[in-house]
Amino acid sequence: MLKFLQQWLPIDASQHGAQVDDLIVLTHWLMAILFVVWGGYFLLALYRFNAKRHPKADHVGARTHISTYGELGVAVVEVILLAGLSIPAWYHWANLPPKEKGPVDEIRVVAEQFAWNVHYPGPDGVFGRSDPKIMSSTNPLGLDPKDPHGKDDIVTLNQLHLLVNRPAIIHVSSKDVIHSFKLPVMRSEQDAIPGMDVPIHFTPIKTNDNGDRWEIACAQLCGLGHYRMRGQLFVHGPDEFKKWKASAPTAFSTQ
Ligand SMILES: [Cu+2]
Repeated sequence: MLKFLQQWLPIDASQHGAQVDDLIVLTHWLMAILFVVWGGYFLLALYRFNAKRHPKADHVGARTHISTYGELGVAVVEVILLAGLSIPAWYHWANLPPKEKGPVDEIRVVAEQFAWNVHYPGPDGVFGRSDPKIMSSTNPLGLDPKDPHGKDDIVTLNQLHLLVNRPAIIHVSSKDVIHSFKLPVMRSEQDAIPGMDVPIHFTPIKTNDNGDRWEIACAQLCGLGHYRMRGQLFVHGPDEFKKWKASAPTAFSTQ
């Protein structure tokens, strides 16, 4: 019964996704119950208290406390949803996975009208220096060609490749206006704000090496081309990931 609503959600390929789905599903059930009960009460009031039956207004009003108990019951359920589900999920979301505990993928996603630039630090694990002054169509991230850390960096457009079962930290930022980086199958979303670097994290637990299309969407109306600001998320198994890494373009390979 609880899972009934889940059929309309996109597939969940992340470790924390079940928590988000539980919250969505339970909130919808609560709203559905309230809709039926309040709607029923509205119809009852129309019938029971119409002007024909009560030509004179009663200034005393309700004499029972049923509505007070009803309101209290709704408040208790809402507190359970907030304290039992939302706050623990938020607590986990607000803490980045510690790197000492094992390998973590750290990636930058820089939004622009109307595309996603994805920046990997490469084998040395250090992002090359970037400078807005040298941004161009061939160097959309403004990577400094003189910085040795940047030489091995991987830069892709609208394609995010991740390894399954490894936590990913994504630093979300923007070059122009506010966008929103949304991965529906990862149950993750973060506004991309110019001048800010906001790290989010999640762990993919399913791959789409079978060819399924997983979307990166822009979830903020960001201009005329907003509708086509889409990318693709690839979660690979270890072999496929190695294959992709070997063939991935480095920042300056095309120059
Ligand atoms: Cu956008």
